[in-house]
Amino acid sequence: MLLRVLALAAPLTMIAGCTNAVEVAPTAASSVLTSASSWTLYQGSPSPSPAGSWPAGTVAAGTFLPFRPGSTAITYDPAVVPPGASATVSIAENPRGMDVRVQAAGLIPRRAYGAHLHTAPCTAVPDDAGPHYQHRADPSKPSVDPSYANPRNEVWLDFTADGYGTATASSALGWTFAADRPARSLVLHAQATRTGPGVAGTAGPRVACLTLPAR
Ligand SMILES: [Cu+2]
Repeated sequence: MLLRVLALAAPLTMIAGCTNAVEVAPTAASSVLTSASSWTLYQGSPSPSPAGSWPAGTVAAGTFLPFRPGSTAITYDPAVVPPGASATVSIAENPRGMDVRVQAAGLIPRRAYGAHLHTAPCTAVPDDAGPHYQHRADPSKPSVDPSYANPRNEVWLDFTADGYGTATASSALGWTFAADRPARSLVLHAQATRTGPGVAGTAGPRVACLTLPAR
């Protein structure tokens, strides 16, 4: 499984539809390969971290299905995220900050999706996942100011599914989550994320949600 993850992770992935594209530098990719043992896949609920922080490679993995009580991976729009589609989120802290990665499958081939980490867990109501996680919190809400709503201050993981409906995206960030307010969900949106003043960070309707574990 680990080898397959690394094989998927190997291509440098540029976030689609975003002028402030985040690209994993070759050095980051090679450091992932050299620290391969720190990347661990969890299926279902990850183990709690005794250290009170994300373990290396902490993952939420889920299969998107229509909401039912106890759901951790929900599709809100089955035409955009078909039931049975899946996503995995990996968060690997490093001396510079963290690398966040998403892998997805079962999506609409060649379709663009917006994707971000949000502040609250998923529920039956898409907006319950809250706003985007921000390292520096925008005093204005909703945050559509590009100086706050950008892929260096938020975790943007936009992707375009390939011909098989699979995708990988990653973001290298120079910070980690605040101890008392970790990101709690991956939200997939119907459109690529916009970057202009007044619309920065918006990406259309929320079409699916994967709850991330609390620390
Ligand atoms: Cu979002």
